[in-house]
Amino acid sequence: MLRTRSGALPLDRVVLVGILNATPDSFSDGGVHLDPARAAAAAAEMVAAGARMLDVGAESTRPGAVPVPAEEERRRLLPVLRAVRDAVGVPISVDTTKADVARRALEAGADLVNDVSAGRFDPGMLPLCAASGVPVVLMHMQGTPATMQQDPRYTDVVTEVTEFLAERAQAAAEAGVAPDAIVLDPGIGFGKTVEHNCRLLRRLDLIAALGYPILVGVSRKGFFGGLLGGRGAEARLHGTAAAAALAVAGGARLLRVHDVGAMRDVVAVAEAVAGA
Ligand code: HH2
Repeated sequence: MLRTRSGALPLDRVVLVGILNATPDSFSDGGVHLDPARAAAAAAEMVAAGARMLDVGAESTRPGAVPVPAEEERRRLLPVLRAVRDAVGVPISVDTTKADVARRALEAGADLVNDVSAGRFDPGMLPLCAASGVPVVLMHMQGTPATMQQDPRYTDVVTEVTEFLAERAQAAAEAGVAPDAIVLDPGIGFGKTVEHNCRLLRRLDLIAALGYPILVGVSRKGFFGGLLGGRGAEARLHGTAAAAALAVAGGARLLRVHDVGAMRDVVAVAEAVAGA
């Protein structure tokens, strides 16, 4: 169970987290949700389709993306976040690595922080989450978005990611974040080859064994392109479905997705089989 200001999120069933990027350049929905009214309508549709949480971000972290200054991130994010907050009642996470942006987002109605740097890029992030009493998603990434896909290397990707996440959970706890407010994420596609992503999905059980809820984001990601002959983001739905089902089988409790309606079916079947 994750406790948020917009209510509790029981994790006995997998939580579908709908993605809303208030960015001009996200790899799959860039430009679509920059407009607050359109973002609010998309948010309501995702909730109607089965999303029990939404993730709103304003800085693309796709491979090669350059960082966005905090002021620009706030300028894109806050109007969209306020409109989405007015449109839906489900918990909303803010996808940012900057404490100042997170603080403003929490004031504007966000309920959780989703930090793809796991609190490493801004020393103020974990203390902010602790002081605000909000849950935080801590994700693994090798390098930074600008360079992470140039030559990712691991001796043993599963062990290294698991040890990293254990260390970051400890750092969050030391900063004062409640243990039941910590969510871990292997960071599919963040400084990883196709093989690294597959290994992590295959052995998600080892990360889940750390005892924290696991969030997985595979939706439309580049490694499906790699596995499916260079397929573009718009043609990765079935690849996403396969990986989402296997993530559920491996113990993922939250799935960050663009295609909520389709993934609702995938999750319903995957959960039934995994629990049989
Ligand atoms: N993936 C993306 C962004 N944020 N957060 C978590 N916790 N886990 C993920 O796997 C994850 C994430 C990248 O996807 P997207 O938001 O669709 O694209 P972009 O970064 O280009 O905005």
